[in-house]
Amino acid sequence: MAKEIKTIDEKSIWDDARQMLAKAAEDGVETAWDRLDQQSPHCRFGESGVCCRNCTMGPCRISKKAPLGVCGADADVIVARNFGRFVAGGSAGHSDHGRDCIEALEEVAHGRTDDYAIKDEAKLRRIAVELGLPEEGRATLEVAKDLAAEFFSNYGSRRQELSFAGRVPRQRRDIWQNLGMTPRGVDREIAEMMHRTHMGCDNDAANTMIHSARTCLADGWAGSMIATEISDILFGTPMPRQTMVNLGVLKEEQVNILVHGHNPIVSEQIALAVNDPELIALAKAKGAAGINLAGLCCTGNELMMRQGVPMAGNHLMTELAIVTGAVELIVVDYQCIMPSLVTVGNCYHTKMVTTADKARFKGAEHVKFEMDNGMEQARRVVKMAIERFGRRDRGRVKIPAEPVQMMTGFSNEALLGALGGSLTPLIEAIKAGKVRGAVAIVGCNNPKYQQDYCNVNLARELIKRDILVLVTGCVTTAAGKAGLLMPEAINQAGSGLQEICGALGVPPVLHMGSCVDNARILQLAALLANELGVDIADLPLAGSSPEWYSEKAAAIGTYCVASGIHTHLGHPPNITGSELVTNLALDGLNDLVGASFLIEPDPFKAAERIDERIRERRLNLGLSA
Ligand code: XCC
Ligand code: SF4
Repeated sequence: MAKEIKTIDEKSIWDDARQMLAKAAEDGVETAWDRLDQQSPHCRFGESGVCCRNCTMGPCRISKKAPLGVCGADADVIVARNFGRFVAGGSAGHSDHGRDCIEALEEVAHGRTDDYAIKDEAKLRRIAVELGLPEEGRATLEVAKDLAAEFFSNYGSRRQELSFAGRVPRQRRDIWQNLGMTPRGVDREIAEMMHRTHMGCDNDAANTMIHSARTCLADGWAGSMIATEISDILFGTPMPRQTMVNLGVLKEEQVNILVHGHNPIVSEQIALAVNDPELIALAKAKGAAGINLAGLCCTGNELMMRQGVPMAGNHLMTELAIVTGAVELIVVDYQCIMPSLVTVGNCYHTKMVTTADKARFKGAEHVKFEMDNGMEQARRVVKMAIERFGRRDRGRVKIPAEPVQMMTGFSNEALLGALGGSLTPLIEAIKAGKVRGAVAIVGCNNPKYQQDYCNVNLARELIKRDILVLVTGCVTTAAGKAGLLMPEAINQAGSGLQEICGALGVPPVLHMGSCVDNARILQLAALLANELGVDIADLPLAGSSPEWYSEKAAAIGTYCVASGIHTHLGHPPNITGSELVTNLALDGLNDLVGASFLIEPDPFKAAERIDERIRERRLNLGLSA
C-alpha cells in the first residue's frame, strides 16, 4: 500500500509552522515529519511492547506462534518490564535535573559561586520549616546547606518516605502503603526498576506495574518537586507577567539566540548575559540592532515564567525556528533536543552550543557550564552568537508571524496571591459549580498528530464547560499561540469560569510552568484535598497529555494516576501487546489507586469523557454536576 504523505496543512495547525515547513522543503531541509514518513509503518512488535531485548538469549518477540520468550517470559511480563524501564527513563530525566538543582543550591550555600544566589529567601525558609529543619535565627546560607542535604537524602536508600510526603493527603499515603507503592528514594526506585526487569526477577506483570508507579511517584513528589522548589529559591518564584509567543518573537535586525532544554541553571545566565551593555555594544558594532533572546520547550517555560522571556516555540517548532534563517545560535542543556538540530543549523549559519557533559551532540560546540563559571561561559556563548550575525544570509531570512501576547507566571504562590491569600474563594467557586473542576493539560508535540490540534481543542472544549485548564510544558506554547493564555480568552469560556476568571483578571487557561513544574499541580491538588478533608482522587480533577511523546510524559501520567488524578492520553504507551497491562492501565488501576488512564485521540471526545469523570466526582462530593 502506498504511504499517505501528509500535506503541510495536515502537519500543523499553525501558520508559522506551515510557512516554515514550506521553506524547509524549498531549502532542502529535512524535518521530523519527513523522518516519520521514512520510519512508518512502525514495527508492530515494538509498538505493542512485546519485543524484549533484556538479554542475549533473545531478542525475543511475542506472537501467536511464539507466545513465550526463550526464558519463558510471556507478553504480560515483557510489556510490563518494557513499560517499567520506559518510565524509569522519564523519572531519571526529571530527577537528575532535580539533582543538578540541589548541587547548585549546595554550591551557593557553601559560597562557592558568585554567579548564582538565593533569590527567594522567604521560600527557602518556608520549605525549611515545612520539612522540620532548624530555621529561626539562622543565616540564610546555613539553612540552605541543610535544605540541600535534606534534598540529597531523597535520592538515596536510607529513607522510608520522601521529604515532601507531608504534602500528600493521609488517605493517599495509606493507599500507597497498602499497595507497597510508597516511594522511598529517587535513585533507589529507578535502580530497583532496572533490577526487577533483569531476566529472572519480577515476573508478575501487575507487581512490576506497581513498582513503575512507585518509581514515578518518586519523580513527581521528589525529583520534579525538588527541581521546581530549588529553581524558585535560586531564580525567584514566578509571578504573573505578560510575554509573547510564536516564531514572530525572533527579530530580523537583531542577533537571535535560542535557549533549549530544561534546566534554568544555564538559561538564566544567558538571560543575564544578553543584557550586558558591553555585549550589546559589541552586537551593535557588528551591525545588529541588539541581542534578542527567546526560549524553546521547557527551559523556555522556565525563563518565561520567571523573567518573561518570549517563547519561540514548542517541541516541533525547534527545527522550524532554525529554518527562519534568523537564528545565530542555539544553546542547549538537556532533554527533548533533537540531534537533527545540528544538521538543520548547518543548512543555515546557526551554531549549536551544548553545555552539559551528559548531553553532547556531535557537530555542536561544547561550552561546559559549571557553577563557578556560569556567567563567563554565558558571555562566551553570547559572543559566539554575535560573531555569527555577520554570516547570516539575509536573502534566506523569513520570520513568519506577528507574535501573540500571553500571560505566564502562575505558580501556586501567585495563584494564592490572586485569590487573596487562601484557597477558600476557589473552593467556594468549585462548590458553586462556577469552576466545575480543573484539568492539567501537559506535555509534548508528536509528529504523528497534526501539531497542537489536540492540545488546543481540548483546552477550548474544557473551558467552555467551566473547567479551569492548567498548562505546562509544550502545551503552553500551543495554548499561548491560540490566545488562550490571555484574560480576554474568558469570552471562550463558560459563564461560571468567565465570572470567576473575569473577577480575578486571569485567563481561563493558566500557565504553571515547565514539565518538572507539574509538581506544582500535584501540590495544588493536595492542598485542595487537604482543605476539603478528602483524597486527591475525590476531587473533580483530571490530567491530560494529548500529543505526548517522551518517557518523561509517561512518567508524569503515571505519577498523576498514582496520585489519584485520572489522566487522559492521546495514544497509549507501547503496552497494547498485553491485555493484562492494558486493562490495568485503563480500568484496574481505578480499584487500586482511584484513578486510571483514558485513551482518546479525538480532543472533542476526550473533553466529553473528562467531563463525565468530573461530573461523577462532583456528584460524589454532593455537589451539582
Ligand atoms: Fe519535551 Fe519539556 Fe514534552 Fe516538551 S513537553 S516535548 S517532554 S519539552 Ni515536557
Ligand atoms: Fe528473551 Fe527472556 Fe531474554 Fe527477554 S529476558 S530477551 S524474553 S530470553
